[in-house]
Amino acid sequence: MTEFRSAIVRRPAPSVTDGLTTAGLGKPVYRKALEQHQAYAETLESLGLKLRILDADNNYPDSVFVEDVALCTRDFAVITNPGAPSRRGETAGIDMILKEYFGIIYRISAPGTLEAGDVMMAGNHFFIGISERTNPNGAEQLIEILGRHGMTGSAITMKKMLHLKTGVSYLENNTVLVTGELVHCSGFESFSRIVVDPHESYAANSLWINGTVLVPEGFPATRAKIEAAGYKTISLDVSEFRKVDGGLSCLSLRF
Ligand code: CIR
Repeated sequence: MTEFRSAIVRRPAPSVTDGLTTAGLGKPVYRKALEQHQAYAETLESLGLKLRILDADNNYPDSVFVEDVALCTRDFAVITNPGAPSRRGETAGIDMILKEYFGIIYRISAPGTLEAGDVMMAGNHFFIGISERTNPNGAEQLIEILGRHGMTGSAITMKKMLHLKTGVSYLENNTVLVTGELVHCSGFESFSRIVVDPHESYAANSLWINGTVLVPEGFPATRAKIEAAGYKTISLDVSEFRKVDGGLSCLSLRF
């Protein structure tokens, strides 16, 4: 089973209020976003992760969603090429940070695009969502890199969701938490599935950390289902990040 030892987060910048969004929930309140981020960081630490906190970058409203700019695996890291033009510059400087943790670092390059919110690690296999942010060429580049290290990847074409992990989370133990268009996805047939009700679909982005599942606050039916499957849970309020289409996984890199 996976064991995470470290995590990297980036503090939200005041410009988070201008983050890309489709949510229609209004603008984040910066002070609340900072508080929620602090609670998130403390929770990761309480679960045993050694935390690296990067300074806020006001030039990039979405830079708090650090998950998207890199994929961290057991053996190497991959710096992505975000599909959202306003997010491309977020990768600058990430290689210097990742070099402190990884001996091997790859890059996804144009014409390929990839955001790691579209990548779900399940052991040695990586599911890659083809979305508005990640294109087939980006997925092919990642699959080729994985193959060099004895790992595999497969692409899943998405129609409605922002990122693959908007709609599915791997909870280890051969189990996925899944909603919407991904419930009947053939790629997940061999997994036990915990299906998230459509009215709680936001909670499909929950986060397994070393046996505990972080669940967004306000989705009791999903939390109960996860607990019924035998997991400990912690609920965290991430309302301000939801307003800019982000969730629990988007806020960190874990490895
Ligand atoms: C974006 O649209 O790129 C951000 N507002 C939200 C990114 C969420 N990240 C993720 O799902 N991994």
